[in-house]
Amino acid sequence: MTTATQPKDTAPSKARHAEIIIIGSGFAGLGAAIKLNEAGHTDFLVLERGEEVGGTWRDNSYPGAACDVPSQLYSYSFALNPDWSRSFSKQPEIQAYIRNVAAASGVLDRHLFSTELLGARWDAAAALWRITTNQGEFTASIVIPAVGALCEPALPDIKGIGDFEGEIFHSSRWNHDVDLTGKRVAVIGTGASSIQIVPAIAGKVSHLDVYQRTAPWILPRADREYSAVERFAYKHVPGFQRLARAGVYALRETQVVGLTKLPALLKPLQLSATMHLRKAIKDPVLRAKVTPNFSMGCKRMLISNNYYPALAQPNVDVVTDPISEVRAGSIVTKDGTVREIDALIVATGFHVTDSPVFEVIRGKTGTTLSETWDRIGMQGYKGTAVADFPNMFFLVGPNTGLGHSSMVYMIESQITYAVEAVATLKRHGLSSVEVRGDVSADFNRELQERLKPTVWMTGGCASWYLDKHGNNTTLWPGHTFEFRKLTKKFDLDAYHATSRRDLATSTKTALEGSAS
Ligand code: N01
Repeated sequence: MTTATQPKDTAPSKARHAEIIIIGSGFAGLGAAIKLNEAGHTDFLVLERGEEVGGTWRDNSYPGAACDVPSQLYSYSFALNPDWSRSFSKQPEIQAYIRNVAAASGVLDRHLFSTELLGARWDAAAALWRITTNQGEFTASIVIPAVGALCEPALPDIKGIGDFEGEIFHSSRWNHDVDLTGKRVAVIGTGASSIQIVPAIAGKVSHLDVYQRTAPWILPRADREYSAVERFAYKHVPGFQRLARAGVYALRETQVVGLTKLPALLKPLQLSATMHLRKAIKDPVLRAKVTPNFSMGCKRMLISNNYYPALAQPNVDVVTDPISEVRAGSIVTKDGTVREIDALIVATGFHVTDSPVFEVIRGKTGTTLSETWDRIGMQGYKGTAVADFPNMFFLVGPNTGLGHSSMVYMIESQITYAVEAVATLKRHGLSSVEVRGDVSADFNRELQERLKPTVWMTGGCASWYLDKHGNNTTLWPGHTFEFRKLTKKFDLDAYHATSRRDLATSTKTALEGSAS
């Protein structure tokens, strides 16, 4: 019975239903929609909080934004792009690619844009996900969160930062209305985003302070424009682009042994990065400041040809004294130095292991994903299914990230698994599947064992790969083809399954019990 005090999200009459609801339309969500559609599972909706597809590639439009995975590999295997203009694509080209794929896919009619997830909870009695958004209520038999790992900006907890009176924005929320020309600018952070922003703005600002907490390892970027002949070949020579893609893929996989088993194998890469640094920066003081103090690979290996030259410009300072305070028009460091600024760019990364999205998804016991993961550590079965969260297939889930290759490859593997799961539910007349706790625990125990000798755990750094307990809950500790093999088929025996008939019987019994 509906009562006046019942929360809004339990009012089924108002909810719009789809068999499957995908949350997010970046590479993962869009890819899932396309593959579900192809497999004939056409009753789905994609809820996207932004105004268009693209996810992180829509949001990260900062100057200089580009991919550090080669273009040939950084695309869907089912939608190769022969028109890439260069070996490492820039953000506008990647975003245009995603837009084009979406437009040609025939799934945009089931996208609801500007629709932000506020809550999702599993209703066991109805075997449904009840989903609340800023645009109203939805229900779905299956939910596929595809919100991405790098979507929620992490803002630094620095005294006074809220009182800064100049322009301030996060790297992934770039304010294009602000003209930085001639301004005194500070960038906090020296990760993958910062090392692209700094060279892109150093030449136009009057002064740039780069606040570095940890110096990253930076390799040369083998980036170049494709010649007309190459582009012709990619477009017209059968198999040529697949071959190039396979070559890039294979080369990238050679890094896996060094990253996961024998970090000593990464020494040549570290040497190359050291030479790169020495060549670009002659000043011994600056060189010392930007020399990393951990083993290469421990944090994401960065690539850039113009970051070090930008740091060496006379109008750029690298500040390594910790920030003590931000004031209305300046930043103060622990040594008492006050540096005046007009604009502050916060390139401090993302909430990866503590995403706010985890706080609004509730499983069968009413517990949120974040509460569950606080207790047992962020984990999933094959990075996709979570015990207590039936009929939920998480894309870019726990331990699916990579330190060496294209996330699109991992995403496609997970999509295959999720589509197979949907097919299995239908084939067997199941109302729900939920991964068994023991299976998931075993899977994760083995995963954590495999992670122990990796450079991410032994390399002497702190990184966003690790959660607050020091566990690596983000990266896949092996070859990507291993993950592909694991996700090729949906393994029903790893799951508790409830048939539609069982659900009907238990509902009937419950109703009879409450009536008597
Ligand atoms: O974020 P990050 P990002 N005070 O977390 C510093 C992908 N990506 O946005 O190293 C001062 O890497 C922090 O310092 P430290 C890619 O997977 C890809 O740059 O923690 N500093 C670090 O320097 C990447 O890994 C591409 O000591 C603070 C920086 O901020 C991921 O996105 C491009 C601080 C954060 O670096 C994230 O990259 C861009 C504080 N309170 C991004 N808090 C390409 O494909 C944090 N920092 C090229």
